[in-house]
Amino acid sequence: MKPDDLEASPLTRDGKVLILAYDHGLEHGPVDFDGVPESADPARTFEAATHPAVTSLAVQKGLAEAYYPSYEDDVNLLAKLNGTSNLWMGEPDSAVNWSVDYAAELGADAIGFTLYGGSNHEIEMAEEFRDAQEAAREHGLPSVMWSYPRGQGLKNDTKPSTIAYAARQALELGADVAKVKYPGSQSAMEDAVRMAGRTKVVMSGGSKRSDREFLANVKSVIDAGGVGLAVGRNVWQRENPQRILDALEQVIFEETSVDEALAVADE
Ligand code: FBP
Repeated sequence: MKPDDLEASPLTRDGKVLILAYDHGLEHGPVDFDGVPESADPARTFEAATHPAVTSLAVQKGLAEAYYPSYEDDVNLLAKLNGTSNLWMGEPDSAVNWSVDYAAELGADAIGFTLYGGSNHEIEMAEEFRDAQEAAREHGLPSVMWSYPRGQGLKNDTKPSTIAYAARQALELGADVAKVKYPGSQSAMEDAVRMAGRTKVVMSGGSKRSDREFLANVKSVIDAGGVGLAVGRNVWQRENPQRILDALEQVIFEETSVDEALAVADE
């Protein structure tokens, strides 16, 4: 894939992106499934990913191997290549768990890769991203960077200047999409989008909050020039993932207000 081809890839719909993320069983552990025990069943989230608003489902290798063959006609696969458990107590780092070649063999439509800028492991992680990004280009797959500055030197990983830097790192290193935390305001998100240049910016969903608060954050990302969202807990930690996806479809793709989106979701 050439950098200009993102709009033609299955990762986008009308230039917008809604990545459903479900790698939390690895990153956070089973505790994330406590509130809605059915959410521990990967098939439930693969089903949710068949919603037309979802442009891809981000999972680790094991879930792709075990579940994706049953969904490959209805779901676009985003292969989250690296990831580490919450049992790891060292400086932020992430193991590369599958290769781009193997992800492509399993049918991946895009790759995802975490970079912890500012970690003592940033150098190796950036070099691993180089290999993945170049292999993804060869396969014609877009790269999404989970650009998450964190580590010993960073006290606040969501302050505006840090998120703008995270977005810029993604551009500089050749990611097609930068997934960043919400920096607290629309104007700070506008700065991040500006720093990302031709790399598209999506917001990382974050912990579960009320429908209205969550959708208002998403709306401010769209209004700031972001292209969408990569979200996990705010979808599958809800009793009814379909309803919030209906509302997200309105805010992201139809660019409606939060009230309009909620009204459509409740029809
Ligand atoms: P959420 O929408 O649930 O925040 O998911 C996005 C995501 O990036 C996941 O892919 C990942 O498992 C998780 O957040 C990591 O969050 P953190 O590293 O901040 O705990």
